[in-house]
Amino acid sequence: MANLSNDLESFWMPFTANRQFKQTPRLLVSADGMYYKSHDGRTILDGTAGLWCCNAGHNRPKIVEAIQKSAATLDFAPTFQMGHPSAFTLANRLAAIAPDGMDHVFFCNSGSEAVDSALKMALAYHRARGEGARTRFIGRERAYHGVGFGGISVGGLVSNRKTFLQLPGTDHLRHTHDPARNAFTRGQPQHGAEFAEELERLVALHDASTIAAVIVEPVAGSTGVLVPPVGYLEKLRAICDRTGILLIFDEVITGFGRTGAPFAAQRFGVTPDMITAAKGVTNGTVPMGVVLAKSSLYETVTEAAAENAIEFFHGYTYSAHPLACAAALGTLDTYEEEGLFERALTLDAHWQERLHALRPLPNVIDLRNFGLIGAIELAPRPGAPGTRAYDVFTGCYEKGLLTRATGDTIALSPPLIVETDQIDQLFGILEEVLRKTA
Ligand code: PXG
Ligand code: PLP
Repeated sequence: MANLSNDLESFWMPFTANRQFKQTPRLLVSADGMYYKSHDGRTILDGTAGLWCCNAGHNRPKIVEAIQKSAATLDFAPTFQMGHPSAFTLANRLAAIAPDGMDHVFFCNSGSEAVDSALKMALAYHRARGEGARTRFIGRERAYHGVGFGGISVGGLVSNRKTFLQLPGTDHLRHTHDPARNAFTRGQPQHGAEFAEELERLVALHDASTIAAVIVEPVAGSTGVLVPPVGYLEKLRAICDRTGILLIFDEVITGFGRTGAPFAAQRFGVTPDMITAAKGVTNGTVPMGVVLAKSSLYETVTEAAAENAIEFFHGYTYSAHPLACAAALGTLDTYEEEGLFERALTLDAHWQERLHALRPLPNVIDLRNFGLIGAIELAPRPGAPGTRAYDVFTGCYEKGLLTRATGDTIALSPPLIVETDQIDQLFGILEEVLRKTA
């Protein structure tokens, strides 16, 4: 262990095995391009874009400069009954890359806040239309929608559901993972569009007049990379159209180029009523979340209120914080100048080839990919679920590669600036570690 002058005890770490970590800490001290430097001086290839957020890689000059300049010009400005120019510029820039018709933007500080904001918008919209009885939300098993009470209620993680109180009136679709039919699929699985018909069943059970919105991740990320079957998202859209239920895509992970388009909605050709995003909007540099909403939704809520009244009773002190807006503008410039929204498409064939070449390795029971996302699912050790993937994660870190373990799946999502030789380096390390991990 290298010298750590700091005591590690006080930091109650998020989503971390605190006691285990503090025995064998892993600290990152700097980052540039595709690489981190660790506290013990090693160079670590970033296979996860931080936590799925640094899509343009690290320490990008335009973003650094924008943040520095903004901090020295306007440290803070309220956006409740006030404004500042870059908030409006950024909203326009985001509307310009969003799917057609989604040209209103609400700002918050994280994906969790974006999800709670979108759920509240759905309630406000239906109430404004005189359908205030539509209060129910439909989520999906194995969904992750952040950690607010709204997000954990529509989310589908057992650990959240057993420990924490849930919002009343939520229900869930089944997840789309079907390894018996779809294992080792390249890209979108062929089987499973019919899982969307579960929404019909829930509409029949609860009646559409009680349901405000359905929220899904177009590609589920955190719970092990679940790619939507061909036709599935289209079916959800059709049922929502018929029943007046709003469709929300949670694109906190899939937004900003991860799937080869600005948003997965565009890649899949399905337009929801709202998109939640975060992470990549500022390349991970300054916290920011956003909700993109269809104009019709904004207009309905806005026009229902009395003249001069606040129309949507919601906002955060740091909504559209100047530093975050500056970071986001520098980020969008970088994505656009370097063609990063399309880059996943160029790399797709090589990425897919290298990932699926892992198939013969020990304990590999499924491989999944879409855009610049990959997942390696390992057979769990009997009686010790999650430990095999965790050992692969630590083994890779020792060899100079950052991955992410979720259950017994290793998830991969490198910055979109990754070069093919770095993809080879990434899979070279993984192959070596997978061979050695019993
Ligand atoms: N929705 C989705 C789809 C997410 O992936 C959130 C909401 C919440 O965002 P915030 O910014 O509140 O964390 C997320 C976040 C992982 C991992 O390793 C994934 C997330 C966060 C941390 C780790 O898979 N996703
Ligand atoms: N708690 C208290 C006591 C507050 O005054 C505020 C905001 O003014 C909040 C919570 C919410 O904080 P934020 O707007 O940063 O979400």
